[in-house]
Amino acid sequence: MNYHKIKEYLSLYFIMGSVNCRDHNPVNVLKQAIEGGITLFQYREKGEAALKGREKYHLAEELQKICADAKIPFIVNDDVELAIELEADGIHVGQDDEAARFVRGRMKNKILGVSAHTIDEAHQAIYDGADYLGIGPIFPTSSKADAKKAQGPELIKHFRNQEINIPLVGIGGITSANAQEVIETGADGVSVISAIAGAKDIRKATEEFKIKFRS
Ligand code: TZP
Ligand code: ICP
Ligand code: MG
Repeated sequence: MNYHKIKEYLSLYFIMGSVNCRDHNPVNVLKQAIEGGITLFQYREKGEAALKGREKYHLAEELQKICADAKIPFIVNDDVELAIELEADGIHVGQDDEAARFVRGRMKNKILGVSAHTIDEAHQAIYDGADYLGIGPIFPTSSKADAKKAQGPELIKHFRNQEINIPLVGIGGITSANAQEVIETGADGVSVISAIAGAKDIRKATEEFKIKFRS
């Protein structure tokens, strides 16, 4: 996909699975986040309490349908089989998942996102055919059990200074209060789990980000 279109989608990239929704229903969380203005969605069904098998598939199908109705691309985290089975719009893989070059080979015309922590990883991901990079954690996060140390928005600046010009998003501990800082250092958007999925008022929490982006 062309960089211009990807950058538009990355603006407010919401990531969520049932584990992140606490007492809310994931279907309602996604609907409210869409009403609030998210631009891309990733289904990340992960962790000890995560749904598995048919349950994982069923929720994916439901969320995919909501995204399709709203014309928001639906990205699957890690699970290449699921992404292919659902004909998802894209897949996001980390450094410990199936290698990006194989994923690209299996999902030729889909959006491919790769998590990168170093310039070398970024170069490899670009070579392998990534459409965008996820860079983080920028700030401390409690949503990822095996997260590396937070690097601050300087991490984004570092990538841009090293001429990593591919679309990229910051991720990790991003809130409406610090999102602008992440964009100002060179990210095309922010990826958010808890600041939206964990909010009391999902729609309002999402709108807070949009307000910051406009100012
Ligand atoms: N990868 C790096 S940090 C992170 C992932 C999946 C979790 C981000 O979640 P939150 O709640 O927005 O900090
Ligand atoms: N970045 C993005 C965009 N998604 C992820 N799941 C991740 C990093 C770990
Ligand atoms: Mg992963």
